[in-house]
Formats: sequence, structure tokens, C-alpha cells
Amino acid sequence: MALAAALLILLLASPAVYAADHTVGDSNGWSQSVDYTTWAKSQTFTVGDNLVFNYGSTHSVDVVSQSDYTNCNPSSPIKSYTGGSTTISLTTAGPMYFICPTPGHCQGGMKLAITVGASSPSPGGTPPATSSPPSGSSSPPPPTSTTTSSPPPPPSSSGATGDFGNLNVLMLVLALVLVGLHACMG
Ligand SMILES: [Cu+2]
Repeated sequence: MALAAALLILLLASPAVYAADHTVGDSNGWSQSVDYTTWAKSQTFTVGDNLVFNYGSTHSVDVVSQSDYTNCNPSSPIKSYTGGSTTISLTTAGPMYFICPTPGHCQGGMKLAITVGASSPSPGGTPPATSSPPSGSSSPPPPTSTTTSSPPPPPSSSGATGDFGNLNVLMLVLALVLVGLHACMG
């Protein structure tokens, strides 16, 4: 029971810790043959995700300001990456701008603007409620027992009102059997 609950909690919590990798340009990578405006629109960027740049030796990745993105100005990058494979983790919500600083490449389209959304809020809605018996169900009438030795019904953890009557009958039968056995032995 406790294990099942723990597993359920783990299952519900897992989407929150899941981080997506966004490969820039998909299979085309970071190159001069991709419309990154269109590509960016196809993605949903969330804090905790990673941006993966794959590129050839003639390219680099600069993180730049919005105006440097707009003007293709590579002279004052916020950060510069080289080496052919760069993974940038998206740690803050808001816009981010990238250009290739190789002369002419940004003007040719190697520029990327993304908007990082805040990490997903707590899982929307409450989990579907487990089946519960209707609260208005009529409870069985109090058992009228003629035997004085009938023990009270033990507290049932299942608590289903439907089982209550059956259990009481069972206990009554059991009590009668016990009384009969006692009479036989005595
Ligand atoms: Cu380039």
C-alpha cells in the first residue's frame, strides 16, 4: 500500500524533473541551411531544458543581446562557444539570442531567438479520485440480535457499508456455532 503510494507520487512528480534537449536545427544542426525562426516556433523551451548546438568548424555559437542579434553584431558576445558541440542549459525564463559570429553567417540566417518559459507549475489539477462509495447510501438497519453473546463487529479497515451487514451475519452464525459447540461439550 505504502509502496504503491510512493510509486504514484514518483509517477506524478516525474514530469517536473524531466528536461528536454532541443537540438538546434534538428538533423541539420547549426548551419546556413536552416530557418531558425521557423525551427524555434516548433519548439517549446522551458527552464531546465537544454539547447544543443551541433556545427562544423567554420561555425561558432555566440550568446548575444537582442540588439546584437538584430544587427548581427558579433563584437560583444555575452558568451562564446566553439568546438562543434555545445550544450547550453536554459536556466532562466525570458528571451535568449544566438548568432554565428563567422562573417556573413548571421546575415545569411545563422541567428536564433528563443523565449524560455518558466518551469512548468505543479501538475495541473488533482489526480483522478479513487472510486469512493456514495456517501448517501443507506446504511443497514441495526442488527436485532436475540443472542446476548453476539460480539460487536470488529472495526473493518475496508469500511464498506455493503460488507457490514454480511460481516455481521457471519459473526452471528459464528457465535451460534460457538454456542452450539459449547453446549455439546458441556
Ligand atoms: Cu556560421
